[in-house]
Amino acid sequence: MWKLKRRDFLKGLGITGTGAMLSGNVWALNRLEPIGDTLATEYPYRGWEDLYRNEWAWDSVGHAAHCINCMGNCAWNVYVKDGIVIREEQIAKYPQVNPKVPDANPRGCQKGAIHSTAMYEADRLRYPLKRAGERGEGKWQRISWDQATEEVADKIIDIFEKYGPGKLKTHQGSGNQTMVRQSGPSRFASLVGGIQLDGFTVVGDLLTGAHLAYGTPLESFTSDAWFDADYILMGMINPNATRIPDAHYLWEAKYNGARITSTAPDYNPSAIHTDLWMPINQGTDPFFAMSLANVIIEENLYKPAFMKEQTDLPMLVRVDNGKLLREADLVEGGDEEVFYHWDLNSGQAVKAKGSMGSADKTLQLDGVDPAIEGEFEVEGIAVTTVFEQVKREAARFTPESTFETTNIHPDVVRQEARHLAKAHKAIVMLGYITSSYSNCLYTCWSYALTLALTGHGGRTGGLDTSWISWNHPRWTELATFEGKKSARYEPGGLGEFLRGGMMEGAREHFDNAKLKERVGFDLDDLESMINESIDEGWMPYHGEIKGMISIADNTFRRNKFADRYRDEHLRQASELYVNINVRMDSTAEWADYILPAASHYEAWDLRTQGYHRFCNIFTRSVEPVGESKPDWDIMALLTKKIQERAIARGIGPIQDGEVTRDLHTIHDDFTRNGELSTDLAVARYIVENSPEFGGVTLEEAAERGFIVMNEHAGINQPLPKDEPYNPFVAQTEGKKPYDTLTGRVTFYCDHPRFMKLKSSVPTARLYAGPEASNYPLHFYSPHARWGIHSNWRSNKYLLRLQRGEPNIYINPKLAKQRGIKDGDTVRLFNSTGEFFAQAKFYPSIPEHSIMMEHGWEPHQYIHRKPMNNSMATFLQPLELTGGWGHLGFKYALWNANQLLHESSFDIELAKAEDIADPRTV
Ligand SMILES: Nc1nc2c(c(=O)[nH]1)N[C@H]1C(S)=C(S)[C@@H](COP(=O)(O)OP(=O)(O)OC[C@H]3O[C@@H](n4cnc5c(=O)[nH]c(N)nc54)[C@H](O)[C@@H]3O)O[C@H]1N2
Ligand SMILES: Nc1nc2c(c(=O)[nH]1)N[C@H]1C(S)=C(S)[C@@H](COP(=O)(O)OP(=O)(O)OC[C@H]3O[C@@H](n4cnc5c(=O)[nH]c(N)nc54)[C@H](O)[C@@H]3O)O[C@H]1N2
Ligand code: SF4
Ligand SMILES: [Mo]
Repeated sequence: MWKLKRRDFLKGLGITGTGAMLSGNVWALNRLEPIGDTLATEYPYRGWEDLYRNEWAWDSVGHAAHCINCMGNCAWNVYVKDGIVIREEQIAKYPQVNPKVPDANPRGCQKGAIHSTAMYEADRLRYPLKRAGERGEGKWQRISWDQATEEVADKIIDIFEKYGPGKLKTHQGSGNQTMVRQSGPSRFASLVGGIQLDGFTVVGDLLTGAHLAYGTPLESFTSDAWFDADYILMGMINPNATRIPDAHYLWEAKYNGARITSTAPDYNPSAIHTDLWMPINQGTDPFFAMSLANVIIEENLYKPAFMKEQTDLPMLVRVDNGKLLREADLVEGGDEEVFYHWDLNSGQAVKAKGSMGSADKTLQLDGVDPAIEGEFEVEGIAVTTVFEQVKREAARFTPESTFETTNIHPDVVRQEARHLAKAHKAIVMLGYITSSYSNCLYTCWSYALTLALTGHGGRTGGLDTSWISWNHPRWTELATFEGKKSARYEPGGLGEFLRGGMMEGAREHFDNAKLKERVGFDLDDLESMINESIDEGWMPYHGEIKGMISIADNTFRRNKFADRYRDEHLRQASELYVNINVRMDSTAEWADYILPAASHYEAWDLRTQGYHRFCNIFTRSVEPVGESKPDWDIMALLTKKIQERAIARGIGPIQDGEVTRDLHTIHDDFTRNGELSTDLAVARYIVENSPEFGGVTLEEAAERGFIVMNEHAGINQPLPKDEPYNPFVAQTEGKKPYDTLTGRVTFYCDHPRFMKLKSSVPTARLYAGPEASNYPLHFYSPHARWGIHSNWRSNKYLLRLQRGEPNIYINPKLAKQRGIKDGDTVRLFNSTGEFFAQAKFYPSIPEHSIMMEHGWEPHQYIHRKPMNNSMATFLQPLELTGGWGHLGFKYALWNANQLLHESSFDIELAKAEDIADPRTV
């Protein structure tokens, strides 16, 4: 066998001999003894070489995903040496579901790949801490778990004693996205009746218009189901940055000739790869969607068969009062939830099957041919169809009339409407940025209309709502205490708005009259509609609090009017504020007690949330750092102390409405009498008892790192074994009614508030923006490419990939007008506050807009003044309606979002004296 000798090797590189290159001590190599035969026995030991080898040696390998709100959910191998995680690597062994569809490997992102470094950074919490100075002063005393839990338990009991249950906010935020971690705090909240806000609306992530149309916003596509679509419109989403491990399916769809387009104000990292980027004006999306509907109707591109069977478009509406024709209108004591079609075959009105009041739970038309157009008379009542109303509304939105608003040329609108109509499978993707605009409902609803008109549903496409809720009965059971006791749930946007004093902030920022012109109501209207929603019992609100435990929730960073919100909460929670966290984030900083939690690689857990069929397993790859503990174990420990102290103090069962809150048994209840005391026991219980996991043991699952879920994972319909998941196939093929009032995809809502706000059919409204205030620049703050919200935002590897400090994106032309250069520090301001950031030039952003990625921690800003401090917000009152079929408070389905992008700013170069000492607060 030919072997390269050391000398030959060096010669090959041209550095043998005594030439200039080897002069002096440049080459340590020239002091090495040359080795003739590296495989021979006389090979001298050279210890330093082992350093490199040892980099690739480890003691054990565990598995994990990241329990963070990234929606990625990727299986990783975690390599451990000497009790420390040294690196991670994608498992990349997911089986291919179907030979015709690309597999899911490898999944991951650059954030996940650095977690092994971030978990040991200086902000990591290692011990229970008790505040030693004022709140927020940064002075801490390290205490034992025993002392911490005992003091906290006593304070919780005090609050119960003084004020009764219901004054403790026990909100768990988006940091806990996994089954074991999430169910601990949820179970605790259920047992104590704590206030828990809707996890979607609290951050502005609920696609309410999708619920209105389809009866759920949580039935969507697995990402592999994008692959066979031939038309994909990325409506308001940036998957290359915010769905990193799934985005490949979009681009792979191009192999099938898919047309992929994007609407976004800026040429974002996803738009750059599309066939067509449509630079839409911020907050105008429903105008674009309505003009698509206009063209589809004008050019007769619609598909009556789909409309008749799957939608409410043929339902009859009274001409006199605009209400749906109900059985109660025709028959004494008739049902309010039974509706009518005009049957063209028999020439008369017939009851439509499938509605909430109908005994026939099917969409099957059974010989009825419903008219979609026309005027008819039913027992003396003049009626028409929903489609007639929709047509009338859509007629207002010609492509010519929306051009100025949207910035999308009429020819482009016509062209895209035709593409959409002729596509075999068309998907409109709406990311969560949609739901954080006040016109979310209109955007989703009008896009749903374009899809329904063109017959896209089930296997032929539909609305991608960015989430599939899988069926996990064991998880639900643990989180809700077997359904026996309940937390006090609240609409997320509403709870934060009222308890955070945000109305005052809104009044400081918005011009009431201008706001009404833009969005259709002003702040006075909103205030009275909020009151009506609470008084009518449409939406629950539990009022001021006395104590607060926040878990995995960077609430003081995340909320709008951030400092005002924080001060209000700290004032109300004067008796107790506990934070359970993995690191000292901007919310933990203000706590009375901090309880340190185990991180992704340090606890047992399971995660399925995301866009695929895999349940990833978190094994406890290493012991938790310091004295930190898994979230489940922390809650178990806390209940143990509450039980002990309640018994010792003689605080007996407390009646809470229908429920008894028995603090004497709270720990036994929490742990099922000791069965479920640890994260490991809970993980095992869920894995081994969940039908969707098909009976694998925890050991088998942990060995592999993931479980492939079976058909039981689907809620609306089975998850097919060898096919991607398309939503609503049970409806399009199985003729199962939708979970809506009429049982059909809904385009008519005769709720009084919808009628009052002229929104009974899909239509368009603007967002607030500069025109509703005195500040000229549009502003949006999408999700960060190099972080997941505030997580990993200070990691050195990720900071090196960006500017390393908070920065805004500005069009160079606007910058020039304002005398700003790339890299300058600028001041953004409005009537509610100011913040400073570095300017980064971004030529594709409109001249009238500023963008800034969200998620920087306040302490990373100059003077600790974060962007969210001066972000003005309000609520969408339509999202607060109830008492109408499928509209009414429903967790993760229907309630009001926190709005994130309604604010506006002005910008100037920062004055040197203002930023001379950036650390002053
Ligand atoms: N890397 C990373 N990934 C994440 C997250 C993260 O923090 N970091 N967070 C996760 C979570 S919780 C969420 S909610 C999602 C959010 O992810 P997305 O739903 O993708 O939302 P954003 O990133 O907020 O905004 C997406 C894009 O919308 C465009 N846009 C802004 N305003 C408008 C408008 O008015 N109309 C139109 N048509 N487009 C507009 C902008 O180009 C922006 O880049 O991301 C998830 N994935
Ligand atoms: N301006 C603006 N504001 C926004 C948005 C926007 O686009 N613009 N987006 C909104 C959206 S969609 C979202 S989802 C929110 C997200 O915003 P946040 O609620 O701030 O989300 P995170 O930064 O993920 O905060 C979760 C916290 O949980 C902690 N944590 C992580 N893992 C664990 C664990 O295992 N156990 C425990 N106990 N704690 C843990 C972390 O330290 C982290 O600080 O922000 C919202 N706010
Ligand atoms: S952070 Fe999320 S998307 Fe990134 S690798 Fe981890 S689980 Fe996947
Ligand atoms: Mo989110």
